[in-house]
Amino acid sequence: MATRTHYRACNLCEAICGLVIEADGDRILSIRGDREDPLSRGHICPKAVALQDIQNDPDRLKRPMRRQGKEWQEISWNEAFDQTAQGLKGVQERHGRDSVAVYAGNPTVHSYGSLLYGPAFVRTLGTRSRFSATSVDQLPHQFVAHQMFGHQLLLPIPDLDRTDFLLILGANPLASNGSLMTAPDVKKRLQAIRRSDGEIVVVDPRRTETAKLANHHFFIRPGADALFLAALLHTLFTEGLTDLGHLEAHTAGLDSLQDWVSAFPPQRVAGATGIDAEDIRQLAQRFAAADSAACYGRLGVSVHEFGSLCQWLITALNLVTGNLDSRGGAMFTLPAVDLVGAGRSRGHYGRWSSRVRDLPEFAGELPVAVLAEEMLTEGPGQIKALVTSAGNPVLSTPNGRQLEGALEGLEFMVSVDLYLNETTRHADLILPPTPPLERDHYDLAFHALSIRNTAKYSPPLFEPAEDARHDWQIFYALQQRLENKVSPLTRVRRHFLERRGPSTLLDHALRRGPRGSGFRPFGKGLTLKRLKEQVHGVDFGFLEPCLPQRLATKSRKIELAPEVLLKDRDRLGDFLEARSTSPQSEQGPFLLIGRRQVRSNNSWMHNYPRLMRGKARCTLLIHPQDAENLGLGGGESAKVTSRTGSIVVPVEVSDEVMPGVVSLPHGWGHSRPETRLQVASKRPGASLNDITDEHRVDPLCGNAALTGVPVDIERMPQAGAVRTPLTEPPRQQSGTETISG
Ligand SMILES: Nc1nc2c(c(=O)[nH]1)N[C@H]1C(S)=C(S)[C@@H](COP(=O)(O)OP(=O)(O)OC[C@H]3O[C@@H](n4cnc5c(=O)[nH]c(N)nc54)[C@H](O)[C@@H]3O)O[C@H]1N2
Ligand SMILES: Nc1nc2c(c(=O)[nH]1)N[C@H]1C(S)=C(S)[C@@H](COP(=O)(O)OP(=O)(O)OC[C@H]3O[C@@H](n4cnc5c(=O)[nH]c(N)nc54)[C@H](O)[C@@H]3O)O[C@H]1N2
Ligand code: SF4
Ligand SMILES: [Mo]
Repeated sequence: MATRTHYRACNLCEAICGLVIEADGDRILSIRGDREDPLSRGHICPKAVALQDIQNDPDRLKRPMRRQGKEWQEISWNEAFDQTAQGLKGVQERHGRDSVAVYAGNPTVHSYGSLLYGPAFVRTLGTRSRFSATSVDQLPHQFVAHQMFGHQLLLPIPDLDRTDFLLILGANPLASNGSLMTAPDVKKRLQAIRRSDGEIVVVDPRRTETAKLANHHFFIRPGADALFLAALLHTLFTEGLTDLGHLEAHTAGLDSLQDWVSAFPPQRVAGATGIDAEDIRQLAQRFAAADSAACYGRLGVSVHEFGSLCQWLITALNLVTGNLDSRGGAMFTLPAVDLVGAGRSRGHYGRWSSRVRDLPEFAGELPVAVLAEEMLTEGPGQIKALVTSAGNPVLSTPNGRQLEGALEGLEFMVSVDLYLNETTRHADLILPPTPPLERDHYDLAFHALSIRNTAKYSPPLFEPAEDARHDWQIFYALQQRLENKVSPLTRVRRHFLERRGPSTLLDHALRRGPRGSGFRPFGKGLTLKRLKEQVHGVDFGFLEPCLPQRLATKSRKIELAPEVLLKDRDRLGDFLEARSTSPQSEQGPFLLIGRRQVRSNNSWMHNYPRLMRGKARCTLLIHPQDAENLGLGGGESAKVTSRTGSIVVPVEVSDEVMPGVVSLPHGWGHSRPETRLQVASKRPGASLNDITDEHRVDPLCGNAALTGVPVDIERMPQAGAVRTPLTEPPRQQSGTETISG
């Protein structure tokens, strides 16, 4: 067969790099970066090549499977759909609608078929027990956008290519390739800021790859960012450095914000943050003086006890210095499929709350930190069945050991997933969808979170394997089996739209979108057909100012001082008090933080040999002084213990982390039995989330506080015996007394 050249976007992370793939029949000859992609300009990372490893992995599931005890048996799709529908219906009949829970994991947002068809399936279930990876990730961003701008997806994105001053908190784009900031080739873009005499400042408890590229790096004690941000704002107000620019007349609550931050002058927070008062003042002055500036805070200030306050204060900092919605500042996208326009959910908050711990819903979801207790606590509304899709919550949500135990007690569980892994091994049925190269792709989510407005459509490279199903087909089939009645209107819509698959829906959305042709026969503008002709993607240019027009608040103003956030001041004050009166002791407790590595992708890409070469990566970074105090040497093993349990991991001594802080990557822990991950299970590592704590949350929105976990560290006897990290059960029963099972 002749060699083919195929263009697509990589869907593995948020950078959506353009790829050029040469293939011969069903064999891939090469995967390279597409230099003509207007966004990624040729950049790729080592994971791009793993697309073919996913395709060819002998462990990847291709047929539905049913579990009988410890054995798995392949069954037909029809049997699988019937049995799934039966299982879910049965549980709902016995225990009510909310007894079936749904968890959608991260790759959901990287698959437009899932995004377009998953919600209808979930609506058909009619359950309020809805969970996703959002609440171990970006929930505070959405919550704050909803509070301030009236829409959960009006998210400010740093105008990276035009900024003069970039202040980064709790993000390491050099390893993560950027998040809520689709910016492929971020390294070159950051270098360009420096070359044009711009300034980059990184605030992070670890001197990260990104920090090494910055002009300045400040170590901050984990969890103290809201204090630091409040002190920056304090300086701006007291020194008269605020100027809201074009948004002055469209902002409400400036005085309340000023009053709020008055409690946190730099000299008061210096001890708790670990950053000098004078440094804080100077940083505020330089930020205000820059021609343009953007403050950007990501996971490290989001999976955080004060995640909501952090995202609020970051946006406030951008706004009061005239940098919100302004060139070189933090701006809003206008993608070809607009997620913010008419008909999309703006989000809602606190309409109901979780049964056991009373944490609020946001946009119809409950925080995943309550998932296990909702399964374990008896009473009306108890969760008895679970559907997971594209998620591995046993490794990715806090206190994974507790969740694992809870899954064992379920009456029914089904997983839509490519693998038999740490989570899906608990399912009764696994429904595996097609892998990325067998389906088409359009990035609904990440075009909307990008530093440039672009659009790109990727056709499938390969025909789906025989008898394979796409994610959307799985959801569609299940939805139809679960439905009782279908309205005539739905029947018509289905006939013309839904049953044809996501590309028909995409064409409609593009036509209706801000750059679309509409439905006129000779309309100019975008259609799917025209987009397909542009194999490298279409460039619509830099982000553009769009406020106040796009504001969705009732007042039509930016709400700079939302009540729920103002009310959280006392909690921050108490934290400041506690930090100021009990400074870090030399023996701990240490504060545990996470770490991303280029060749990992959360929990699921450790089964590809070429990404696993080299030395073991699941290591605990510890400062040389702390290591010495504990008598720990590099390569030795340490036992790390939190409220929820212990893990044993090899140690790497490094002054990259600040004293009192230790760092461990998440997504490892592949030594669980009865998975089908031949490569990953040979070098399993330990799961960070065995020792994160489901009780540590940001109470405003319920996001898990995965960073800054207090832990004790103990040297393990050096018998050379502890080669592979092992995990131990909790030293005490976690949770409340109501927990059974
Ligand atoms: N290679 C790779 N890329 C990925 C992923 C992956 O697993 N691997 N995951 C993808 C996903 S799902 C996401 S959401 C993004 C995340 O992308 P990023 O937000 O860039 O994530 P991290 O690299 O975890 O960066 C978080 C940083 O916060 C720091 N930190 C921890 N605690 C604190 C604190 O209290 N204060 C401050 N100021 N900093 C703190 C950590 O040291 C770390 O450097 O990455 C995506 N890209
Ligand atoms: N301690 C700690 N915990 C964290 C984080 C951290 O920094 N520290 N990061 C958090 C973040 S940002 C995130 S986003 C979450 C991620 O949490 P999850 O989404 O729960 O976990 P993943 O590891 O991304 O698991 C993805 C699953 O999807 C499957 N999969 C891959 N592609 C597809 C597909 O196309 N279709 C289907 N149906 N399945 C697919 C994989 O086999 C895997 O089982 O983890 C969070 N957990
Ligand atoms: S940076 Fe992300 S999108 Fe780009 S090649 Fe790597 S995994 Fe794919
Ligand atoms: Mo994430």
